[in-house]
Parts: sequence; structure tokens; C-alpha cells
Amino acid sequence: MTRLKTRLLEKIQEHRPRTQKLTKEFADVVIDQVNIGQVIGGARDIHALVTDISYLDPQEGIRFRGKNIPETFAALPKAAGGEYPTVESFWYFLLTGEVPTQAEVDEVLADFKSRAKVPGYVFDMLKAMPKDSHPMVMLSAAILSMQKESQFAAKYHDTKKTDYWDTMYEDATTLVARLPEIAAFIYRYKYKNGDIIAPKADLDMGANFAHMMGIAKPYDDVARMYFILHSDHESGNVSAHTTHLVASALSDAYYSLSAGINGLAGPLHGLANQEVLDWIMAFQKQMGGAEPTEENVKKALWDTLNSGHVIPGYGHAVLRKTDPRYTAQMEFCLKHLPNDPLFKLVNMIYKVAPGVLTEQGKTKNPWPNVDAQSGVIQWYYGLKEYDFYTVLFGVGRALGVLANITWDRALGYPIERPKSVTTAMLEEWAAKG
Ligand code: CMX
Repeated sequence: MTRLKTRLLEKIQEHRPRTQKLTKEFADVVIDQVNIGQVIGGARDIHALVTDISYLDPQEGIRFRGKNIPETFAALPKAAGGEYPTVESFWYFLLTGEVPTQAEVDEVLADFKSRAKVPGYVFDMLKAMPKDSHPMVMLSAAILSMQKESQFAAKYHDTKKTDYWDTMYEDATTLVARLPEIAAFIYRYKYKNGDIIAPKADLDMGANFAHMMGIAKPYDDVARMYFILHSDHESGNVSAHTTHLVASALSDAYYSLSAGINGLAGPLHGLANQEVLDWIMAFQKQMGGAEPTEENVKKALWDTLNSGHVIPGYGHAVLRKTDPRYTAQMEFCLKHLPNDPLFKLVNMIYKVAPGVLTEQGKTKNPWPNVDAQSGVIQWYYGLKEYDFYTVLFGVGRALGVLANITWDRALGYPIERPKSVTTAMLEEWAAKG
């Protein structure tokens, strides 16, 4: 057993009594109340999920295993010659809550390599799909097509409930190891005339992804940063919640992640990064080469709002300030591409949009989220096919949701089944006040 899996088991054994005590002795303790607004309004703010992998504070933003983004980047072992930690070290950290040593990271790297070979039928299936299929459809289908590899499903009838985490961990790790090659294949198959670049055995995940995408340094660091930033945002967001919900029926990691990816593909969630670039391109076309100014950006934002659409990349269901994932990417841009015209335009939108949204007075959070900034970096390094951007988000998001469903099985969380009510029942409660 690898050191990661051994530590994970120790952590699970340490944790189980905490969950057991809470359910046995304190199950009746009330932690929240639910009102009609929340029932109709997308369950917003209802405290009804538990995860220890990340926590999202409305003001401060995300903490992974208790560490904010700068602390996470500072604590984890860096890739050789890189400024950012390896994805492999982050995977260890998400699963165990511990910062791994370099030797432990190397072991994860070797483990990923031993699982990374994507079965040939996945590529055959992707090639059989219509070429104009959205890359998110291809990603989701590729994940689902590998379900027959699931150890969880194969061993389900012979596995004790307390051991479910083991096969879930195996499937989760295999999926994480394979996703970069699948994503890079989708990109090069769709946009580079099928000129596929084979993976290299001696590279970490970020560097290998950059290599397979055919994009030079520092795109290896961009990939590491991007996958880590997009990994987890606690459990209530659509992709995390969907993955958790599907896994709660004891569907395996392949079914669950594919479902979560489908949720990520919505324009109010992960697809917003594609929408941001779409918005910018339409704006630039409309400007016809004229310089963007605060005035014409402001007008374009109002035009979007007045046509009944949202401003993509702005607002958030939980956050109430600028998303630190936005800030982390902005800092990268300031260092590596400070004079890039697209970066300058995105900065100008940042200057103007919060005021416009505040004046409109609808959104609870006029500040940018992660998606407002992420396309700029990709575009700068030559990845201009922006309908691919959500696939990058998906590879990152897989780390978080797969770590979560491994822990779901470890802690024996039951099938999820909230109760619905009828409108007439709500009206009755409303009449009683
Ligand atoms: N532009 C225009 N209107 C917005 C808005 C935006 N960026 N953000 C919120 N609003 C509107 C909502 O549509 C809603 O309007 P109605 O009352 O007419 O329905 C109102 O403001 C209140 O919404 P809210 O409570 O502030 O936000 P929600 O929790 O309902 O929704 C989110 C959150 C992210 C879906 C929303 O802010 C949005 O649509 N943003 C744009 C899309 C986007 O960037 N999504 C990516 C989020 C991050 C991610 O998951 O990747």
C-alpha cells in the first residue's frame, strides 16, 4: 500500500468516531432553520452538507484543508523548476489534510504513472462522436465510457461497507491520473487536426499536460495553478453536489464524476469562463477596433443586463467579495503578462462591472468570481479555443469531488434524499405566518 493510502486509512480511522459520536449522541441538535425563500430559492445557505476537504467563507473565500490559497501554494512541495506545487502533492493534501514530503509526492507521481494509460476504446469513442460535439460532452462521455474499469462496481457485492472507501479511492486515483491525457486528446483532436502528442513518463501532471497540449513553459505552471485553484469549493456548488449526490446511491466514481461534469457545463457554473470570452469577443467586434474605455465597457455591460442576461464571471451564490481564485490568477497575470491587451480589458471590466451591478441592484455579490479571469491566461498562452476552457475547470474540479466521494464512502454517508413539499403546503405555512 502506498504511503498516501496508508495515511488516508489512518486518517479515516481517526475520523470515524467523530462522525459516529455526532450521529449517535447529537443527531437532534438543530444547526439551521429553513424558510420558504430558501425552499423556492435553490436551497441557498441551508447548512445541509458536510465536508472537511474545503470550506468557503463568504468574505474570505476558499480554504483547502484549512489553508487559504496563498498558504496552500506556499506549503506544498513545488514542481522541479516550477513556481507552483505539483498537482500530485495537492492530491495528497486534499485526501489527508497533510502536507506531503517530496518522497511521498514522488510515490504519488509513480502511482499516477502506473494508472495513467487511457484505454484505446476511449479515443475510438471520442473519434466516433460528431466533431462539433462540445468538449464538455466529450469529457463527460470519456469518463463514463471507462465505467467498466470500476473496481468499486466490480467488487461491490464482496465488499464490506467499511471498505467501500478503498475501491472508491482506487477508481478516483485512476480517474485523476487519466484525465489530463483525455483532456489534451480532446483539445488536439478537435482543434489541432488530430495531431496528438503522446504523454511523457518523466513529467508531473502539470508538465505532462502542458507537453500534451503542445504549449511551452510556463504553461506547466499555469496548468498546476489552474487545476489546484479549480479543484474544490466546498460541497454545495452544482458539480460537487451532483457528484456527491450520484455517489450517494453507491454509483461508482465514473458515473458520479461524469454527472458532476455535466453540471459544471452549465453557463451559470463552470461554463461561465467560456461565456466571459464570448462576451469579450462580442464586445471587441462591436467596438470594431476602437480602444476599450470605461464608458464603452460600461455601456456594453448595461446592454447585457438590459437584454436580460447575466454578466458572466460576476456574482456568486456564497462569496460576497472578489473571489481569491480571481485574485490568484490576476497576480499571475501581473507577473507574467502585465501588458497583455486582454488582461487590461478584463481589468477594466473589473473596475466598472461591480459599480454597474451595484447600481442595477439585483445581485447580492457584484464582485468577480474565478471565471472572470481564467480565460485571459489561457488565451495569452495560445489556447484560444475558449469552448475548451470548461474542460480545464473539469480536470481541476475532479480532484476535489473525487477526494470528497472517497471520504463519503469512508464515513458511510447514506443515500441523499431531501424531502419535497407542494406549493399548497407552502401557502398553508405562509398563511400561518
Ligand atoms: N449579472 C447579472 N445579474 C446577476 C448576476 C450577474 N453576474 N449575478 C446575479 N445576478 C442576478 C441573478 O440572476 C438574480 O436575478 P433574478 O432575481 O432576476 O433572478 C439576482 O441577481 C440575485 O442573484 P444572487 O442571489 O446574487 O445570485 P445567485 O446565488 O442566484 O446566483 C450565480 C449565483 C453565480 C449563478 C450568479 O451570480 C450568476 O449568474 N453569475 C454569472 C454567471 C457566473 O459567473 N457563474 C460562475 C460562478 C462561479 C462558478 O460556479 O464557476
